[in-house]
Amino acid sequence: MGIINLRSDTVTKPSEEMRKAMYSAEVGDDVYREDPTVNELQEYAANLLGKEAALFVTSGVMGNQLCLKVLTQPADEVICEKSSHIFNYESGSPAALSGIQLFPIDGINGEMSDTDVIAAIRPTAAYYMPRTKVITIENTHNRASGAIQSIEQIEKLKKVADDHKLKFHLDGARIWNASVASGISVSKYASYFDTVSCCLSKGLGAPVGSIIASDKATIEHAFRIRKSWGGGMRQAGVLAAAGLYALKNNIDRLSEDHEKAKHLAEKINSIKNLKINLSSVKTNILLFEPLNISVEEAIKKSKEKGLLLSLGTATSLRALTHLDVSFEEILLAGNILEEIFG
Ligand code: TLP
Repeated sequence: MGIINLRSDTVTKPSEEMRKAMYSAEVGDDVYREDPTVNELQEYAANLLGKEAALFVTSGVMGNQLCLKVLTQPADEVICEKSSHIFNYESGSPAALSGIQLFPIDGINGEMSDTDVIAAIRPTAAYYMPRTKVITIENTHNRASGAIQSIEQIEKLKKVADDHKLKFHLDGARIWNASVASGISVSKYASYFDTVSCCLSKGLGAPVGSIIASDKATIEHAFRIRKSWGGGMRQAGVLAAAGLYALKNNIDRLSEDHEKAKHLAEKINSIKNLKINLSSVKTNILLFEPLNISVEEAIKKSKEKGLLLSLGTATSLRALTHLDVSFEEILLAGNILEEIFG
């Protein structure tokens, strides 16, 4: 058996069937909106998410940043959770691309309380303060071990957004995982938000791409901005075909990834020098702490034995299950961890 790569669910490679769909995709020039496969993907995704329109974009970061751009004006402020991807892993692009700033607030398991969000909203009369324009949440939440945000909390935050005339954005990079694990449809989740960004290239196994969805006018605006950011693609149907294949075939199977994650979490829980909060593992992301060595050393030692892990937080390791890692490899990964930390 070769390397077991649990660094991320982004590491999957297109399957043979997916490659066949890519090979036979009908294509055209998408800058003229003449790529039939891109158009089909966008319609299919908009329907699935229950939104008027969708746009195929290069990445999750581009999806989030386009949404923030179309919802704000320079000098506006966006409320987000402190450990969110938008705040930590998007290269400071809210400032660079939209001239806006983020107001990060503490969450519990990635979930912000409505009272904390209300407290962060700037009074409109205070002309010397930034204008609060958007509330954004992440579901599932990457740095909260793939936590699923509850509908009750989403509803509370939606009410806060409405009461204060704010926009509501969802970083739904892994909304498919949230939906499969909770049984709540992606369209139900999406219904609370003005804009939604979701990835095709994570657990769904496509090599490239994300989708943003919203009303027609907002997507039209995003189409224009995407071009100005150099994101206008030409015969992108070969990529869209992979995305369509992923949406049609790879959503339900995410439950297998969740099973694999649960199994690995239980194994980790039984290993002496590893610490994991078992109840936090609800989808495909595991965060766990090495107790006897540093995270850097732990990543190095695991790599030497053929197991690739990534950094979760400053003190934790991260492992993700996905469609390119078999149950057998998960058992083996558990054994490797036992050898190192047992
Ligand atoms: N996450 C990546 C890394 O950037 C950390 C990963 O390996 O998990 N939103 C969320 C919640 C994400 O986890 C990611 C990627 C993105 C947005 C950005 O997606 P891409 O990488 O396609 O730009």
